Amino acid sequence: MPDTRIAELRVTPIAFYDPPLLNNAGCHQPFALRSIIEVETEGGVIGLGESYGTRAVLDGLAALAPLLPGLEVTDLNGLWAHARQAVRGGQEGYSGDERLLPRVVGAVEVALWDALGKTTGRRVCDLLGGQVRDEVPFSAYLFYKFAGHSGADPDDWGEVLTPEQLVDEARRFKELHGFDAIKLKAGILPPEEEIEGLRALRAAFPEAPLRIDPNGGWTVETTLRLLPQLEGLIEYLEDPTVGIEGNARVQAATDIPLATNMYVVHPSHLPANMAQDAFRVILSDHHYWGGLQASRELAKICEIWGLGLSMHSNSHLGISLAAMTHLAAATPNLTYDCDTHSPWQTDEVIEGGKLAFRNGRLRVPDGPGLGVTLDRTALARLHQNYLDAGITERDDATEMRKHWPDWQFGRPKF
Ligand code: GKR
Ligand code: MG
Repeated sequence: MPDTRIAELRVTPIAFYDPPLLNNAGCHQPFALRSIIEVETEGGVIGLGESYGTRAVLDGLAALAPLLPGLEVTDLNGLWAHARQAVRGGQEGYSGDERLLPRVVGAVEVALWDALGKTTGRRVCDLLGGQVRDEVPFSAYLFYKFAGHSGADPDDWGEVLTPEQLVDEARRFKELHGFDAIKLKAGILPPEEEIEGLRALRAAFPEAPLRIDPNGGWTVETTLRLLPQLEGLIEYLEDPTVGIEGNARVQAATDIPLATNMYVVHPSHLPANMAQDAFRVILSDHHYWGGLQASRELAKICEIWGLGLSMHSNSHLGISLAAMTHLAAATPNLTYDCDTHSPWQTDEVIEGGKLAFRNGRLRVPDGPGLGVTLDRTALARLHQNYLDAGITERDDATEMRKHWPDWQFGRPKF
């Protein structure tokens, strides 16, 4: 078998077009940032990964790169040790940002699985324990949005700020991709208006499982007041308010399961969550949980403790989507359809263009590893975007004030 020791880690920051989608933190900027990771082995195989494009992650990856040559692609313990060394000087106790280490590991780990798969002729879902479902179901991820970015022409989707516009957006999602479940990103308009939007969706799509995600934008009191309107309407309530304690007060008052991608995002958050019965569904994300193996371990914890499990997403391209699909295909206890921002993205970095949903589902891409290859022309173009855009962090608040100058951030806000 070809040599599977790492020869080189290459990281390319990219920026791709993102529509003016709204959330509790503001409005998406015209470009979303990402990093494309390539791990080349001594045997000449290239494994791919995709992760955040923030300064902190790029700096962490730059510090890790010189430590990796010689490491076996199967040595994930070695990867964690080197990443710990790169990010926080090897200390066990955490001095820096809790979230950085698993992000740096997660970015590279996917590329190691891909390299191993491409070397051995195995798919990543097989290496992760075996495929348990032929197709992975995804949800329609609805956003309120402006018609276009500040100073730019309206995009194809147009403005979405009313229940009628929301139903049109959902209809288009269903027609284009066939999703069953519908998620509404909330925490932007007064909650009663957002729930009116949910009711309009229910009327238009009587069978669709619905979810709403205010990203911690509602107070405990507001959420408690709204619960009677949400009961029987949604399959889960995602991060309605701030923190484990606040959400535990909400969970104690309702049978609607609470879900999170905000407050249980690290193993150290699990004991408090279990003790307080705050969230009954974990929205996992291999990008911040430490990669695919760590996400499989999280799935096992969810199974043991009787928690529901699904998948969170940020604006992303096809390498991430392929990795999410392999992971979900190899996770027996995936209890809800996964989130993805993919339908909002018009750029792509994999050869052959975007992976296509059929009936709201994705099949695991054919071929060894992740089953995707890098479109180098697209990579060069998106890297040039990154250099030209001149942004290194996401800043939804500043973008929002270009549209609504008096807008103020609040979490909770309503
Ligand atoms: O893309 O605006 C967005 C979302 O709000 C994203 O930032 C969240 O991380 O999708 C995510 C969520 O479910 O909270
Ligand atoms: Mg969320």
